[in-house]
Order: sequence, then structure tokens, then C-alpha cells
Amino acid sequence: MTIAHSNQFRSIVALLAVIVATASCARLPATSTPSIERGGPIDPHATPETRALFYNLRDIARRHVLFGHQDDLAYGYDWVAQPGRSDVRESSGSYPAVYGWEVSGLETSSPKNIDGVDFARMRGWIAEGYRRGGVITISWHLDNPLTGRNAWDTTSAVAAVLPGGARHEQFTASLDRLAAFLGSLRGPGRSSGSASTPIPIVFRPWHEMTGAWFWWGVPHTKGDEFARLWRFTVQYLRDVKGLHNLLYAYAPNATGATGIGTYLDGYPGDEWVDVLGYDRYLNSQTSAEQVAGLTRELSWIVTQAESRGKIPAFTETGQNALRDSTWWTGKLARAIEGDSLSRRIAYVMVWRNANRLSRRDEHFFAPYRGHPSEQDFRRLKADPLFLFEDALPDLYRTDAPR
Ligand code: BMA
Repeated sequence: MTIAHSNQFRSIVALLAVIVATASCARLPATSTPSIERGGPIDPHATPETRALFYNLRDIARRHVLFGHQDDLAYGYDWVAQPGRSDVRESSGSYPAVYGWEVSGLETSSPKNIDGVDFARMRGWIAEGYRRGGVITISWHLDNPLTGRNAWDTTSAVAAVLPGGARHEQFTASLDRLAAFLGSLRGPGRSSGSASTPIPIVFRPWHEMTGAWFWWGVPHTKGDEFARLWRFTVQYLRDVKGLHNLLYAYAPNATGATGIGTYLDGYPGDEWVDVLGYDRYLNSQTSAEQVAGLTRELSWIVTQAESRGKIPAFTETGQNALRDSTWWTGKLARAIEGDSLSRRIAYVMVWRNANRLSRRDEHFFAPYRGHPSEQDFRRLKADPLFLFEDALPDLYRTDAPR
């Protein structure tokens, strides 16, 4: 057997193992877990920096909340791809502590993502944020593999991408392209001193699965199909593709009147998740009662995460167009600081500031310089609970507390 053949053979064996494991996975009890002191990242071979990020985020969550913004370095309300710029920095005085990125488009080998961000440049911005000590998180609005339309085409497709499904091979090819990108994100290593080690990523696949707006949503699946999709994704990226720079974030959304009630509906089990996230937006009509409701939801997530040894996070939020100029302290911080548990989330991330020239409607979630909520945003930044990049400790130091 040549080296190429033996590598191919190993990949096939690993893939078969994934298929067997995924097919035979029984639904796991939602509460079996290592305690916060014992549990580590779900990847036993996570790189030193990735392990460090896991432990540091879990530890810092007890004292601080990191502030994040989607696509922060790529574009802002009235600019695109200008080196050094960031609406968060220009309105608060610091870059954010968490940088969100979106990789829809990788599956079709597009050079740009769904929002026109060039992947080669994204790689550079990710490395820039990491070098400055920030946390990188990635979402994936993958096109519907059955119809080729976008992620919001809710034609049920989960069964089709699972092993044995009609689109399984197409799906693994998409995962191959995703893996190539995630593996290409490199920056200076903290443990080895090497100039090029894999950048730790909080990967947030299949987000908002408890809603009905994406094709992977639990309401469009049968039985444990969603959990099997999740487990297959983790096993394929970790065990077949050998990526060890990923922490996995499970991020359901609030669902109407039921709020947190459906949170665990797609939960694949504690062996498959590092971060217990939550996506929920707060608009200008959000009442004081609803803010209090969010506090209770965050507290519940913190309790769940801490008892399972996971990292709690508020993975996506915002108020579109920030019409409420005191939204930052009046709604967001009020909800997060509502009680002694809700404030123990590791980070909160607001969604992107779509460039106003590229979209006719208003679609932005962070202030920009001169925006009416800028002053209030600075008040949030001055609150010692919230950390932006300028006050971050080294989240990648490898002697992190366990
Ligand atoms: C959504 C919107 C879309 C965007 C998508 C992926 O919430 O912001 O405009 O294409 O996220 O980033």
C-alpha cells in the first residue's frame, strides 16, 4: 500500500467508525455529566490553546461577560473592508473581545460568504482578532443540501444528509470544505512558541435549531435526527478530519411563548457540547417583564452549564437598528445583571452591522460613531462586569484554572 493509499484506507476506516457510532447512538440522558471541576472540552485531543480557551472562558464567566460583535472587522454601518476599522471600537474605544464570523458559501466553494465577505480576507481578520487576544466564534448558514436554496428553505433535509441518506456524500463534501477552512486558520501558539498553530474556534453549527426557520430546525426532523446530525458533524470534523481547534456551541433560540421550554429538544448529550448558548433578540417593545424573563432564562442556562461542566454564553442578541438609545444599560445589561446567576455567562454577542449601502433596510446591532446609543454603549463598557478587548486577560494561557 502506498502512503496515499494507507491514508485513504485510514480515512475510510474512520468514516465507517463514525457511521456505525452515529447510527447506534441511543438518545443520551440530558443530565448525565461530569461536574464543573472534572469536565474538560469534549475533544480529548484539543490543542493546548483550545483547552486553555475552554477552561479560561469557564472560569472568567464567574466574574465577567465578554462583549462580542459579528463581522466586526470586515465592514460597518458605512464602510467596507478598511484596515483597522471597527464600529465597536469607534463607538466604545475598544475592539470587541469576541469576534463572530459566518461561513455560508464554503459548501459551494464560493470565494465569498453569504454577506459578501471574502473568505481569504476573513482568514486574515480572524488571525488579527486572535493575535489581539480575542475569541473567535463561527456560524454556518449552510444552503439546503436537498434543494440548493438557502438555509431558510425549510424543506426537510436532515434525514437526507445523515449516513445512508441521498445527500450524505454531498454533505460530507461540504464538511470537507468547511474543515479545510477551519484547519487553515492559524496564528501564533502560546504553548509551543510556534508562529503557526491552529486558532481555537467556538464553532456554533445548526444554531437556533429549536426554531422553524432553518432547514435543520428540530420541528422539521423526526425522532433523534437532529441529535444524530450534531453528533455526525462533531465526529466527522474531529475524528475524520482531525480538527482539534474547535469548541462546540449548542445555541437554541427562545421560541415564542415557550421561551426556554424547548431548549433541550435537539440536545445531543453532554459528550457532544462545550458551550451552552442562547440566541434571543430584544426589540424596542421588549417590556420590563420580558427583560426579567430573559434574566430567568439566562440563570437557567447558567445552572445547566455549571452542573454539566460547560460554558454558558449568550451567543446571539441585539436590537435591530438600535432605536432605543438606552438599550445597552436599560435592556441588555439589565437582563444580564438581573440576578447572581444570569451574570455568570461567559460572553454576549450582538449581530452584524450590515453596510447601509449594500442593503436598503436598516440591519445593524452595534452602534457606530455618532449613533444615538453611543453614550449608553460607553456606559456598558465602563461597567466592570463587561470586558472588551482592551481589558482581556490572556485567554490562551495554558496554565488555566481547572
Ligand atoms: C442573518 C441576517 C442575514 C445574513 C445572515 C448570515 O441574521 O443578518 O442578512 O445573511 O444572518 O450572516
